[in-house]
Amino acid sequence: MLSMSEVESYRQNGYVVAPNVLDGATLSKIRQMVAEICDGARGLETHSKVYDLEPSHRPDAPRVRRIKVPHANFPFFRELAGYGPMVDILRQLLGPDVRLHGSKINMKAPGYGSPVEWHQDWAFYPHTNDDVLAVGVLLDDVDLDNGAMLVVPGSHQGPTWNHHDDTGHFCGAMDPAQCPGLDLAPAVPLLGRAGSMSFHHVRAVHGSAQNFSSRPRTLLLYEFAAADAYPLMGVPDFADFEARLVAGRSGIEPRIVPAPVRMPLPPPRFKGSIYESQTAIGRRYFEMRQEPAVVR
Ligand SMILES: O=C(O)CCC(=O)C(=O)O
Repeated sequence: MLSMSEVESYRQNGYVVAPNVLDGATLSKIRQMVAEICDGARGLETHSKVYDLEPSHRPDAPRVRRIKVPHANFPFFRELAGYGPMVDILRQLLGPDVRLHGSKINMKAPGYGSPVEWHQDWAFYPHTNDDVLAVGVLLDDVDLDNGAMLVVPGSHQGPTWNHHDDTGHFCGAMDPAQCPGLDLAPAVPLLGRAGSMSFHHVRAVHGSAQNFSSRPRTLLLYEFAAADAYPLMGVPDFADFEARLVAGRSGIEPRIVPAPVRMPLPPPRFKGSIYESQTAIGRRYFEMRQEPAVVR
């Protein structure tokens, strides 16, 4: 559980890191699952329903950038979304009724793991209220060099910035040069030992650099919402929506709290993942070095 001052800090700054939430056996099991899933990318020519691949991926030298929606593709990760100590913290931050919205595993392998440009998750999935957050389950130790997620404190109380490209399509990335008043200098890296969890508010401005270190940075991300926050883009499968409740009760009366919203429409020109959609941004903030694939 978080202390009262940690909860208060989350409300003020839009993020908090809780150390050592995962027990050792669960951490080992998740790592094993991730390794097994990544093995399945050998032989793949291109992205799939499960895998988003690094630009330097080759079928004989697989490089996975992201495992997509693990909770939907692997029952293990659906069950893990109900991990008791994590849900206890979610109830402190979101209230008694909590629903899983989405999930992903961002790999950031040593030496080439791709950056994620500055963005707000809210730009991707606005809801009827903003009691929505993402949990970063640290599967490796995260330090200043291996591509820590950076969050701008207090930015969750500011504007919803433009995440559209020059053609007017949603691209899931902000151009900080076009965000008057946004100061990235105070951005805080969310650091911790493997097994820790970060919690960042859905409107918090965040991003992360390429992993130039020799150490991996594997991050399992779960997105959660108060159960009375309904996605403004709709609920395509109500039975699935109901089944994603991880605490408390569900209902069909959304709580509506005004917050600045820009719809993620028209859809991105490059689809499949944030890495793909962000390629449409004219100017990259984070340096991206292309490393040739290594045959193993
Ligand atoms: O992996 C990261 O560092 C950033 C992840 C993120 O913000 C995202 O995938 O939406």
